[in-house]
Amino acid sequence: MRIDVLSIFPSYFDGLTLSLLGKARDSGLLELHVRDLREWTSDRHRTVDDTPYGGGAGMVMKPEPWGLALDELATGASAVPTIIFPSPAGEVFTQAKARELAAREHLIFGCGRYEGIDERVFDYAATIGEVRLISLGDYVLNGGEVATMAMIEAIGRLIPGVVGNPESLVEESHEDGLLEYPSYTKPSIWRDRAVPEVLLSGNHARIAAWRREQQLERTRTRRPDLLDG
Ligand code: 6GU
Repeated sequence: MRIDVLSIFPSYFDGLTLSLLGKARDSGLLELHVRDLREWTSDRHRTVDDTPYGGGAGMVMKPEPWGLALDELATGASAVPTIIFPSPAGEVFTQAKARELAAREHLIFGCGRYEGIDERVFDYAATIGEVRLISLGDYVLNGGEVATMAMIEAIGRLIPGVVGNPESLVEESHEDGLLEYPSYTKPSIWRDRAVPEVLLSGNHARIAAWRREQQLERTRTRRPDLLDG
């Protein structure tokens, strides 16, 4: 998979080279390119924003650098890219969407800052690839960078071969629409707290049934919305 990121704060993404995703890059499973949007400016101040038509608070990202950047990233690309603009006004990101996006060949993340990006950029981007506006949830971040990192981590670990043991993906929270069951390790008693007896029983059917009950109970109490669908 190829992932391009456009941002005016490219150093945000230095952390993605650590651990799991760093290994995915080293092994060639993931090709990640982070580019500074200001590369596609030509004025002395490398301006990426301007005042909004119609007035109002804050600044809007100018369309020209976005257009030039998208043109460059799309030329010579082997697949039609999926162009993701992180936005609190977008569809909500879920594990199912992470899975869907992990199957794409080429993702481009466009990280907006300020009050947003000139609306015509989304329309133009749709002539280059499939455009998706995606939100992490119902709260406001200062820009798309942190949201992009979260999405790249969620998507990247689903690329076949990136997570060493694929079984560890199957039993996680959200993969089956339920929260994960609780986990314990040695010692069997720690600070007066015992590991549930069933887990020491060696009875695999009982253990599986207990874990399922725990998943259902946790989901009922913590995330009843997941059971409504
Ligand atoms: Cl994707 N972007 C911003 N700026 N804020 C957010 C978000 C995204 N998701 C939740 N809040």
